[in-house]
Amino acid sequence: MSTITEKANSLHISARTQKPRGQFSNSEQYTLAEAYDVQHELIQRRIKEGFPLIGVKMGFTSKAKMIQMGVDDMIIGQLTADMTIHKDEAFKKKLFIHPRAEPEIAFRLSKDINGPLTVDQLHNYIDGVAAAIEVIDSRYDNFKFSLEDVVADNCSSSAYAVGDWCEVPLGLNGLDMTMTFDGAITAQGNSDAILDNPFEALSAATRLASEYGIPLKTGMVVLAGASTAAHFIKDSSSVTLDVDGLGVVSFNVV
Ligand code: OOG
Ligand code: MG
Repeated sequence: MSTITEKANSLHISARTQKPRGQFSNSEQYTLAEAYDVQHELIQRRIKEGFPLIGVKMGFTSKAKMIQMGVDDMIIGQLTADMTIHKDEAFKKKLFIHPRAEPEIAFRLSKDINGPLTVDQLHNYIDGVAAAIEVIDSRYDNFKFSLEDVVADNCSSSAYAVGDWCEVPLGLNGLDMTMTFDGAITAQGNSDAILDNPFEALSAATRLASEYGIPLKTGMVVLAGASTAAHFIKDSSSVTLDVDGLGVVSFNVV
């Protein structure tokens, strides 16, 4: 049985040394609330390293992701500044363990959010929507985990790239999302796969953030969750996502 602090230390070291570890749930039971406590401690370590919290990400908002990972509940993770792949910056694969890319949609908050909001209320709290690629990288061996394990591991958060911000449209339904590796189509999804409506994922983020004490501040990014299964970046040298009406986001892999 390890403590919350021991779990956070171990996961942080795994991330920073690219050495995966076994799942905690193979040898002990712990609660979802304790898993979020581990996640908070992990984030504190990144903040102490000089990387502030700059957003959150939803996980398992599509059936495709739940099936791929064998998990059936939504989760929320936290994004810190070191995770941002800036425009024209390459993704340095050697700093990751077994990274996988996901086609996503990002929102930008225009106001602080202090409690759960409905989809109708949300439009007053966002000023941008964009195509986004999330790179997830589990700190567990073989990308295998329980719901508690993945929450403790900050929901596999490791990097993300966001395209140019677009004005917020009234709806985000029926948008094709095409992810290519080195120009070849790797994943073909649709925004409807994200809780039938990506705004629902943002609403769920406001609920989970308030439940687990995660701040949602002006300017923060919220990733709505992948519309398809995730794909290993392996030896690919470029990853691109094109979302109908929102444009293209891409990065090179070195
Ligand atoms: C957990 C993260 C899931 C998504 O978009 O559904 C996620 C994982 O699959 O390792 O980011
Ligand atoms: Mg994701």
